[in-house]
Amino acid sequence: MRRIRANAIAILTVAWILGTFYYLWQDNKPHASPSAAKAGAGRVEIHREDRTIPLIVTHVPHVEIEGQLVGSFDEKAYLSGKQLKPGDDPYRDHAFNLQESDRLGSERAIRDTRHYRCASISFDHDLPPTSIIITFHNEARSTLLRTIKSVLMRSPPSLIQEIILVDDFSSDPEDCQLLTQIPKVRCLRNGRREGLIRSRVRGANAASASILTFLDSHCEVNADWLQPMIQRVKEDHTRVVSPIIDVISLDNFAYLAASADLRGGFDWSLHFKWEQIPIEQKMARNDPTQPIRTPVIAGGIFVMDKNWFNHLGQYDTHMDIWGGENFELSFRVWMCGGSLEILPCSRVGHVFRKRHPYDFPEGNALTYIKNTRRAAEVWMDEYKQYYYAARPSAQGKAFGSIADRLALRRKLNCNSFRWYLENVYPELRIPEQETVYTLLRQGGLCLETHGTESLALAECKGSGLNRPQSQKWTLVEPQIRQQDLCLAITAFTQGAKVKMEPCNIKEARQKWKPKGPALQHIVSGLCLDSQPSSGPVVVMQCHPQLASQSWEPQPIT
Ligand code: LR7
Ligand code: MN
Repeated sequence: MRRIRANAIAILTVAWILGTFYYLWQDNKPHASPSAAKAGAGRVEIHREDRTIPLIVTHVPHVEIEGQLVGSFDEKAYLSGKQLKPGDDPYRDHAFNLQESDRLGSERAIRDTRHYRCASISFDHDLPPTSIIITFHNEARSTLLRTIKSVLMRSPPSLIQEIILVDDFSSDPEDCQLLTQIPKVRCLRNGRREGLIRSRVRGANAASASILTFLDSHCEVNADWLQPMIQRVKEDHTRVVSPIIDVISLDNFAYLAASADLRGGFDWSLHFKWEQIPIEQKMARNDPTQPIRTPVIAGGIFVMDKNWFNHLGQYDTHMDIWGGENFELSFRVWMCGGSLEILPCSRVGHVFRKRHPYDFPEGNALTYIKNTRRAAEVWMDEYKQYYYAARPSAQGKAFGSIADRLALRRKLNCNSFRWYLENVYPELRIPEQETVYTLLRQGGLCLETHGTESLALAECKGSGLNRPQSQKWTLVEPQIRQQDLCLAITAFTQGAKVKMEPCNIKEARQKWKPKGPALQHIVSGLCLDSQPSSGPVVVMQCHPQLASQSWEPQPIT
């Protein structure tokens, strides 16, 4: 009888232990929850955890007594120096709910969103310290201060060499200046608006630590966010690492866990997006603490060795204000011998917004085009044609000289964009791959350009992909292209010459369509014609059966 009771107790105990483990495991599994919400203008998919009792509460292990942490800094005075006036729209100046941010205070506890296994990972005792670089333009005082205090509270003090604020010509210099009363905080103020790219370079040049950590000015770092990143960079200085970026609600400032199996991706218009890691990689991941390789980083929050940052050419400082620099840096890192990864055991919250709360002196769209065009022109080789096809408005827009960046690419002896696509981002679908380059053949001859002004039939040269550029065409209806140049008629009349000019999707003179074997100019209805042979190529009344109007587009393989 006693034996039976002892057995029953043993069985119950085992069941209880197993049950507890199952519960813990469930809680930390990423949920494919139907309530997955879109946040930040569709930029991130998050999985809401509805539990109210967090299993691991963010302790504040490194916090010292208040005075030591912030020194002589008078937080109340700083925050009350700028306050929302009754009746003001709390979203107006920052595109998030300022009232809610101000109400929160600078030191709130947040849920530890890591997988529970992260808490037991250990790090080297001699990790090198880092310089934190935060650039900002008219950031709200409460979000900026919370960013700084979260860093001081949740990082081992020995790892924080300094926090460099780069004030990108905000209206009030005191937003930055007053914060230098906090120990370790330095403030550099730009004498004019530079944009985040040049501001970060300024911050990096001023940094005294050997490792750089970049943060946006409205973040909250989570428990032990820094050690995993510094550890990875210490082990291999060519790694550029980012945390999982959690979501801070722009409405109520709730801190929400982001999904742990996303990586950075993009489409051909160079629009950043979060995407699921490929299924084979997902299946092979049996350890949720392992780094995730990512084709691109979101851009704002990453850790990089300072010598490696300098060696690779910092940033393209001809990019203005905002945008595109994350692609340029990501392509450069991968193609020139480094790697990019997201570390699931490092978590940083960020306030995702739906609009920019600041102005772009040259306009938002033009600036994005200029910056991404620079990235495409320098790094994407022949694949830049897909960027132009996906973003036709980029054609013909000014982007300045890229000579320095091309020289840098040569000096660093970087891989091709084709290598990047094959080895880093094979999942990026290449549009109409097989029919990309074509010859425009007539009999045994090929249509060839001589500069932009003249076109003629000439002997077909080279073979395969080694054909000369002057004979390689891409047919992206309605355009007939050679890189950024498009075939255009010079007048809407019979016998008008054709020439090459910068592509512009709105330009009627550049629009063509096939008509049997002929190529017809849409508006005039005239057809591309090689008569008189050896003379200039013109447009004539369509007679597709004529040999001089018969062009057989022939894919080059
Ligand atoms: O003129 C400016 N000067 C600045 O110093 C404009 C902006 N900034 C500062 C700004 O105050 C902020 O601290 O630059 C930082 C980034 O600007 P945001 O917060 O308006 O941009 P974002 O969060 O929408 O932008 C993401 O993409 C940018 C592309 O240029 C940058 O790489 C941002 O750092 C990047 N943010 C992140 O990666 C955080 C995660 C978001 C995502 C996805
Ligand atoms: Mn941001």
